[in-house]
Amino acid sequence: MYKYLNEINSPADLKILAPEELPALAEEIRDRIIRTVSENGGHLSSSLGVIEMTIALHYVFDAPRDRIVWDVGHQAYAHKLLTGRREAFQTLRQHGGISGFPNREESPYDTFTVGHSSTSISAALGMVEARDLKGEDHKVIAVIGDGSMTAGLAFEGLNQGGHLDKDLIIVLNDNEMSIAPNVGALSSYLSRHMTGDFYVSIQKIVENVLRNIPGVGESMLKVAKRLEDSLKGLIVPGMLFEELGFNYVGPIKGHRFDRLLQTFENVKKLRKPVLIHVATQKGKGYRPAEENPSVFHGVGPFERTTGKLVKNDEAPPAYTEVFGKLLTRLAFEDEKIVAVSAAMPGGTGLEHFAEKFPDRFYDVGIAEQHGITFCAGLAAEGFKPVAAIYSTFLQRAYDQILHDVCLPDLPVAFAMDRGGLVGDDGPTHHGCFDISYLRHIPNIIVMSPKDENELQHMIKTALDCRHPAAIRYPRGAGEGVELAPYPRTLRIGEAERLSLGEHVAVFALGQMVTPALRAARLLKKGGIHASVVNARFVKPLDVGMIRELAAETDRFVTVEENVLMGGFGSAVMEALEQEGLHHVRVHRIGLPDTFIEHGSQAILRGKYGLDDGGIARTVEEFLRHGRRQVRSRTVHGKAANR
Ligand SMILES: Cc1ncc(C[n+]2csc(CCOP(=O)(O)OP(=O)(O)O)c2C)c(N)n1
Repeated sequence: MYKYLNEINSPADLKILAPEELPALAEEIRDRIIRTVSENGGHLSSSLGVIEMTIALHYVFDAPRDRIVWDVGHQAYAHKLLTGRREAFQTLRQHGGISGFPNREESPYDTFTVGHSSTSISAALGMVEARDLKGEDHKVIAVIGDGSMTAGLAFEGLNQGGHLDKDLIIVLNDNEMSIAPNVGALSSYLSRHMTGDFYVSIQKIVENVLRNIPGVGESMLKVAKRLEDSLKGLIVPGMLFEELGFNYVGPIKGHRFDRLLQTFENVKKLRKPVLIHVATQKGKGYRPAEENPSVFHGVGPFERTTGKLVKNDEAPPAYTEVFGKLLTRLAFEDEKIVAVSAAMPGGTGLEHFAEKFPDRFYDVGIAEQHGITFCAGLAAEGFKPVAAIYSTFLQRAYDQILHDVCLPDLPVAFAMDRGGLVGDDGPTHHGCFDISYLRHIPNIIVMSPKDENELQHMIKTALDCRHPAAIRYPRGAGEGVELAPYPRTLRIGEAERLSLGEHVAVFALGQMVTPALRAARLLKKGGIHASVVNARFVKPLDVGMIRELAAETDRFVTVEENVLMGGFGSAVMEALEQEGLHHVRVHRIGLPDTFIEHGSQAILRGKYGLDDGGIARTVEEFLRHGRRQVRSRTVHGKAANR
C-alpha cells in the first residue's frame, strides 16, 4: 500500500531516496499516522505537523549516532515509523504495544524517555557534554515546540547552553500553538517573524534611499549598518537567542523539503550552539486537525473520513466537566475565586470559566512551578486561587507547593485531575504518586472523592477551608450519580462508613470506593462480611473511624490507586501505630514499586488487582492465609499480576 514507507526499516533506507521522492513519503507517513490514530487514539495534530521536519532530520543526520532528542515526545510518530517500528505502529499506545512517546527501552533511536515537556534542551546539553568528555564526535539535536519553550526549564537549558558554547543544535518547532493557542510574552515575541520580513523590506528601502543621497549616502550607510544590530534586536525574533549565545537561523518554512534539507545541511557543518526556528502548521495535511488542532492534539478514536469523534453519549459526565462547571458557578457567587491552568484550559475543564471570567482566569503556559507560586501570591493578597493541574504535571511544582504555599499556610486549592491510572499515555502520565508526594507536607488537606457529586462537595470544602487543599480525582467518566444542586462543605477529616461487616474493614480512597463496595458484595456471597469506609481524606485522617473499626475487627484492608509507598495505606498503618492499635493486621492494596506501563485503565486495574474481582480475591486470601503470606506475594509482584 505504501510504495516508499514499506521499504524503510531504518533511516539508512530513507537516505537512498532522492530528495524529490521525500514529499511522496511524507504523504504515506501522514496517511499511516491518521489511520492508526483514528483507531487507537493518540497525539495527532503535533505529529502531523512535523512529518517533513522529521524526514529531513533523519535524511541529513545520522541517528542513532547523532542524537535526536524530542521534547514531550508526543510528536514523534513519524520518527517511530522511520526507525524500525513501522510494523509495530498499529499497536501504538495499546497494552503490550509500542509507547506513544519516545522510550529508551523501546529503541536505540529514542535517546531520551519523555512525556513531560521542556526537558529536551537540558538532556541534549548533558549529551553534548558527555560526548565531549568521552572524546566522541557526533551531533546532538533537541527538537522543542514553542509551547514547551515557555517553561523555565527550557530557559535554564538555554542559559547554560549559550554559556558552554558547544556544538548543540536546537530545532524550535513553532506552530504558534501549545495544546491551545500558545500564550505569553515569548509567544508574541516569536510570532514577530512576520515583522522580521517587514524588517528586511524596510532595511532595503532605507538602504536605497541613503545610497541615492549624493555625498552623504555612503557614510550614512555605515552609520545605519552600525545601527542595524540594535534595530534588528527590536524586531527580529532571533535576537533573544543570539543574546543568549545561540546562532539563530530562521524562521524557515517547515513543510518545504528544499528549505529544511538545505538548512540542516548548512547547520551540520557548524560547531557552535545553533537554534533553528522552523515554522510549521499543527495538524498539517488532515483538514479536521488543521481546522481544530486542539481537539486533535490528544484525541480518542475518530472516523477518519469525517473527523467525527467516536464518543459514548450515554456515559456520565466526566469528573473534569463537573469540576469546570461547578467552579464557574461558584465563581459567580464569590469574586475572590480565580483559576489557574498550566497550558491546559481544555483538558482541565476550565474553558467555560475562562469564557465567563476572562479577568480571573490565567493560563500561565507550561509553567507549573511558576503557576503555583503565582497562586501563592494571589492567595497572600486574599484571593482564592484554584490551580487546575493534572496530578502528573504537578510533580514539577513540589517545592512551590511545600515552600510557597504550605509553609505560609496559604489557601490555594489544587484540583488534581488524572489522579491514578490514566491509561494509554502510560508511565509518564499516570498520576499515581500524588498522595505520597503531598501527604507528608504540613498544613495541607488532601482528599479524594468517591464520585462526581462528592467532588462538588470537596471543591466547596477546599474553597472554604482557608488552608492549602488538594483534591485528586480520576480521569474519565464519573459514577453516574445524581449531582446535588448545591454543594456542601464537608467536615475536614471525616470519613464515611458505607457498610457494616465484622470480618474485615476495607478503607477505600477515591475512585476505589465503588469497586471496594462491589468487592464487598462479592465477598458476602462467600460468607465474608466487610465494613467499607469511604476515606474521603488522606490528610487529616479520620483517626476516630480507625479506632472505631479497630474495636470491631482485627483485619484492615486499604485500597488506593496510588503507589503503596507513602500512600494512603501507609497513612492508616502509621495511625494504627500511633494509636497503639497493635492488634490490627493490615493489608494494603495499591500500585507496586514500579513504573506502570501503558494500556487502558480497565486492563491496568485488572492487572494490578484494583477492580472488583481483584480486591475481593485479595481480601479473601488475606483473611484465609493471614498477613504474612499475602504480603510476601505482593513483594514479589505476584499479587499485583493476578
Ligand atoms: C510538564 C508538562 N506540562 C504539561 C504537559 C501537557 N502537554 C503536552 S503537549 C503540550 C503542548 C506542547 O506544545 P508545543 O511544545 O508547542 O508542541 P506542539 O504540540 O504544539 O507541537 C502540553 C501542554 C506536559 N506534557 N508536560
